[in-house]
Amino acid sequence: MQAPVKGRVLLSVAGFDPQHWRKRLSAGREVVLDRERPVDTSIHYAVVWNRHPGLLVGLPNLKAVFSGGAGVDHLFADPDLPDVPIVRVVADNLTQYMTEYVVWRVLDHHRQGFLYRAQQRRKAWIEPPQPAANRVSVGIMGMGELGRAAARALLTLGFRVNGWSRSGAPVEGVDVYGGSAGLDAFLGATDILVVLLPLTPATTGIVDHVLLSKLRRDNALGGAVLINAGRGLLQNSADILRALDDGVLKEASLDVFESEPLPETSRLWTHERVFVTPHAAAASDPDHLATFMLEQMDACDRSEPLRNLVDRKAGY
Ligand code: NDP
Ligand code: OXD
Repeated sequence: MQAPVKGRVLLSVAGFDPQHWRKRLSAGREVVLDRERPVDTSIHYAVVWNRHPGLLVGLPNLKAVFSGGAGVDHLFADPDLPDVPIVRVVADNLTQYMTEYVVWRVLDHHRQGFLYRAQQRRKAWIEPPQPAANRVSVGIMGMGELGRAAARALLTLGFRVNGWSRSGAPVEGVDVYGGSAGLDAFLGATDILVVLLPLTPATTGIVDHVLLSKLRRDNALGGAVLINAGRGLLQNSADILRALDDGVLKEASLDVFESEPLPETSRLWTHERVFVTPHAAAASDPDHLATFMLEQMDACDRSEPLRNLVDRKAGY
């Protein structure tokens, strides 16, 4: 008996090489880069990253949408997003990349990279005092898959680690604060703020001057530091620049921006105490993801539960 024909996959991943994704996903299903007609019944699954709104309209047999990344704000930005389950990326290699990024940026600020680079330009041989890691508190906003992994690595290096999440759920070795009631205490106990939140209506614009001014400035590092690898729209760049200029912030490392690519006119590019990366902290890799996605599609066909499902009400 012939195996039943599997539903097709619509693949639409802006900013990625679609042929790479297509090759990997084609191991299990027929993959199309575009619908063939306004109403296309052959498509049962979609793999999507940063595409235009309305892309998923007219797919009456769509069973689930797979986000090409960990964040799903790009999907919720579509007012016509169909009411089907959404699966997001949770992958060991993506988590590892993000952990590396966070550890790299925390260590660079902690070990005074900005100061030494400036000294090198002047050929200045000056050894400033170096605080021990256990005198520095790193506060992570967003204690999800990525925040928890970064916390574990920072604890191993000897930093004190605070966390902030919606639920305030406990994480071993971390002082976790929950919800808006816990936010001020979390900020007041934090020297280096690491933002790993999802972008939702509740978190949009949260990193503003008011929030930054609540960080602990009188600390072993000689000022507060911001690291944002979550989403650009979590932050207000004008407020970050103001905070850098008025002493609320000592330094910042930013991987994400309100508008990407970061416009050439942005002062963030040239600010001497800002480190810019082009949304490169942790990229999805189809070599690591396609098998999981195909397994999930088969599970969905068998009416089995999907893993890494997004909570549509919470928006992440
Ligand atoms: P998770 O969904 O696993 O974790 C999200 C965390 O944020 C949870 O701890 C959650 O709280 C918390 N949170 C959500 N909303 C709020 C709120 N209103 N107040 C307080 N805490 C809140 O996400 P991941 O860790 O997998 O990813 C986080 C984000 O990182 C992604 O959404 C994406 O935007 C970004 N990212 C960026 C990349 C880059 O290259 N720059 C790469 C990959 C991801 P609770 O635990 O209570 O649910
Ligand atoms: C993601 C990202 O959300 O790369 O995975 O930003």
